[in-house]
Amino acid sequence: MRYLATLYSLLCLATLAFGSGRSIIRSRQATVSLDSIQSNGLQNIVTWDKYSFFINGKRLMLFGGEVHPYRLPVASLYLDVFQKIKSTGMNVVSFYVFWGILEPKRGEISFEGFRNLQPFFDAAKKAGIYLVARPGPYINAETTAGGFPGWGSYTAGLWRTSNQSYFDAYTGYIKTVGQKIADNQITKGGPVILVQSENEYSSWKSPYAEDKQYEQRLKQAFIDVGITVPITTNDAHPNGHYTSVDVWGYDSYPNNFDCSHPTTWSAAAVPENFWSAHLQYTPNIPNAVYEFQGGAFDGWGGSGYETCAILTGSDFERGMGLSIISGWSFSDMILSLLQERNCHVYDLFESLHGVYTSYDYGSAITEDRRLRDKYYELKLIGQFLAVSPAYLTMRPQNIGSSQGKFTGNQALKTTQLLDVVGNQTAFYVVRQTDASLNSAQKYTLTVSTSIGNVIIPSIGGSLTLNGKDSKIHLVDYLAGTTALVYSSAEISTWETIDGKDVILLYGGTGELHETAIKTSSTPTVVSGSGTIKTKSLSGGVLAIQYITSGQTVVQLGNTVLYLLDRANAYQFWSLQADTTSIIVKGGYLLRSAKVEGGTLALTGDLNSTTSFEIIAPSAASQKVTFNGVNLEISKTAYGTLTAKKSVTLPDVKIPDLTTLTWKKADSLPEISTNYSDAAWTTVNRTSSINPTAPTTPVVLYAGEYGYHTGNILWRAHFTATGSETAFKVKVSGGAAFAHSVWLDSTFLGSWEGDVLHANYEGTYSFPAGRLTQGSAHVITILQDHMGYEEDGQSASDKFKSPRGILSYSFEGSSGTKIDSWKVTGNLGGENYIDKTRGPLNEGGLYAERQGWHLPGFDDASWVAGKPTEGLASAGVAFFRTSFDLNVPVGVDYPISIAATNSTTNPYYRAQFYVNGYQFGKYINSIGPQKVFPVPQGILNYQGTNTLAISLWAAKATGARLDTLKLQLTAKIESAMQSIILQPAPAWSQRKGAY
Ligand code: IPT
Repeated sequence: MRYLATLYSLLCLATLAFGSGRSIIRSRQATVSLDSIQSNGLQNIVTWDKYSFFINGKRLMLFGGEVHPYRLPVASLYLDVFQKIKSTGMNVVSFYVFWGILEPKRGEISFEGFRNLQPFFDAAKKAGIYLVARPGPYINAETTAGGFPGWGSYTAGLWRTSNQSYFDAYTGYIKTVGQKIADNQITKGGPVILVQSENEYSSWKSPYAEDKQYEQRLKQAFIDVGITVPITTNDAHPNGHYTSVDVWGYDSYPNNFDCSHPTTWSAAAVPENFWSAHLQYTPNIPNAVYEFQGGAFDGWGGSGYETCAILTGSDFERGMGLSIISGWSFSDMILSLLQERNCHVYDLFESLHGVYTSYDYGSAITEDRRLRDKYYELKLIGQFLAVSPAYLTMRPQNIGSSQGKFTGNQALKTTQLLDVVGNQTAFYVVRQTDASLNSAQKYTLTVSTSIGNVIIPSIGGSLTLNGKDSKIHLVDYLAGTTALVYSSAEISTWETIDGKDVILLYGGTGELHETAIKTSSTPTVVSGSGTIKTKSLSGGVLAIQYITSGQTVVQLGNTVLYLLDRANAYQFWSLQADTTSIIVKGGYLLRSAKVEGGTLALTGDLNSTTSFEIIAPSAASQKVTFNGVNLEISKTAYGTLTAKKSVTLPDVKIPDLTTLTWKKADSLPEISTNYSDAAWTTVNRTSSINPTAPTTPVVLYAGEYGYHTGNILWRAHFTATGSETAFKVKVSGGAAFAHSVWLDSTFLGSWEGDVLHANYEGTYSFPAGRLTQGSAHVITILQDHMGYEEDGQSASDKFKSPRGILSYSFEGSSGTKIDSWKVTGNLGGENYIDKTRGPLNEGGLYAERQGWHLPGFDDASWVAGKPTEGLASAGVAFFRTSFDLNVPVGVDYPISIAATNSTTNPYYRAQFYVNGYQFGKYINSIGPQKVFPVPQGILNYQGTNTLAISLWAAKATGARLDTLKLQLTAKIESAMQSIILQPAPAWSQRKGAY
């Protein structure tokens, strides 16, 4: 049994909140003087001192990731994500709440459909994960308007300040959402332990500065609604803004967001000033890093999330992650080393960086919930922290003078961390002085230990730091009753099992390492091909030298050492089965362990036939089952269990989309001569509070009329003077947007979009002789709305940057007037129709207004036509088909829609709807996204699915999707809980649809 403060704390919470308790005796956590513990005076469950947080009086390291529920609209998948996070050793998840989708119409807040937060709270609680709520009101998050509602774009007052009009705007939201969060606080048995106020309230447009009244009011608003857990905030950098919250902290993105250069790191990516900033601003609270790069977003035209996964991959997790947890800055709380922010179409709506319709982020867990390699690396860090409570009371000793320290090698920096409260355990964090370098550095480490000064390795040779690696060397580290005087190899985890301390030590493949142990026993290699050298040091200490390669097991007395290279270390899972700690090697993912009457029941996911090694108390593992199936176990020579589990991954038939029956209809009847726009919104505003002052006689900002998303259509009716030669129009839609222009039924041209232009002025020539004097015409403009800008700089009101028409004129005829303008976006605007799928699901295309994207619409009268055949001229076509899936239960087979790039007629964009949910926007000429994951639960894996596609061809030659298919991205036998279909209301006649 292992005795550790972190786990103890978590389970102590379990007693209180989750109803299942256990008693653990903690062996080596120094006592804290209770009068140094601080609280906000509103509760005493979540408290803190200058070293760390406490939960129920127990110290704990909060280490976690970020998940955005609104990006994964399948409530029954939350548990899967939380369990995957939990298995890394992490214990906390932070999450944003997106105001804009909850209150799309001012005063009408809805938690319908996927917007319901309760399943998210419940799943976290079930998985034993704490939550940090981040309700904004501003969240950034690469989300349209940074999370602000669309109606904010026409609401007066400077937002993100103490302006009364802004205060009036957010008060209702904070009250309603704050109440939901308050109900799920740990004080009420829920998982929420912290609430973040605002987000990166850290820079202001001149002449404005930090608005303390806003800060104070917002904090008070949370308290007034019943938030009693500590309130936090995340300064964008450790610059001391909004320190009046309970536990201030900051963010860090050391590798930035240029995924197209994934191996380029800056020389000093994490500045060494973080710790000193902490001491300067908030020396008496834990040093908290609330966002630490778990990945990177990628914009339209970007290099794709696989490159972001390299930029922030295993090297980054080690080189930067270990540094931040232990060296350059040192932190007692870290969130976001993992950012599992699943995508949904709602990711469309960011434009500052123009993020496309995925928020995979190159994170440890992919958008479709697969585990990347970096997940396993993260697990090494998470598991290590979970068994190393000494970390919590450590202090860095030599910030600012780390170069050449302890190694004598100027190419290396080493920070010494000392446990200043406990048993003087020390960590020495070694990394490249110049983080951009990849060189291999040889060194020895000279450190002071309980047996005096030693030079590691003691037996001869030298240590190596390879490339962008970083290492934590340990001194005087206690694992159960085994005293490690030092170890150059790192610990991934340890447990005391049946009286034996099982310690997992790892290093890079082929690296030389040395571990020194207080022992009177002689070590023997009991398994594996590795060899060891030993040397007796003073004080009854034995140094053991070895090369980390494969897996070698060494036994000495009551200590068992697993000497592992990294690939082997990745395979180990540390699991808690009620009162028993166990370690299991093998499996794509292990989720849980339970002991009942001598049977150890493991659950997890496998992607191939797997050999397990199980290290568990023998009384608790007389029999072992995996996902309910009995395993045939054998005993190794040194007492652990092995078992093989074969996996059969059933074949499933994925429908070939090109051979299905597809129906096609025109989705641009607006350009036909007999079309009436009488039901459209009349454009009649003549003034606007918008910081971008309108230059046109009537305001042509779609937002003013309640249209904040998707495709927007404009109609301009005019009477010709006869001398007009062209229509010049400047349209704003956000980066990568497009627009197309028609005169009556005649296509005039398009701006096809690129990554640079958030707005574009085009000149569209009229066909000669068409505009005779006195003739009546209509210009139709189709544009897309890529989302509002974020509002990163406070008091800039940048999120109000309009989407719509900024200016227009008639070439050749300055006197031509538009008699009337009409506009439409999604049917109903802010009175959006589909309360289940939410306000951002549909835009203003005719097909969307009619609900053609919904299941159950009768397309029998439509002609046959496939998206791979497309349309022959500029315009918008809409396609529908349906297909059956029959995926057996017990597996996790993620499915994506995939397209391939077409170069013949490249200028088109398509939107994909699955069972009515919009799941992606494909911009063929810009990319890079071609694969669009659709989660199970939106897709019906045991039934019929409706797929609908809009195709907007921006050139007269038309367009078609070159290929279109459904593909499996993984085949995994899975113990994830069964998936409940999200409600997918069927089509019904839409009243007043035009
Ligand atoms: C920081 C934001 O707080 C967060 O919402 C998200 O936008 C993140 O960045 C990037 O993914 S802002 C920081 C990069 C300046």
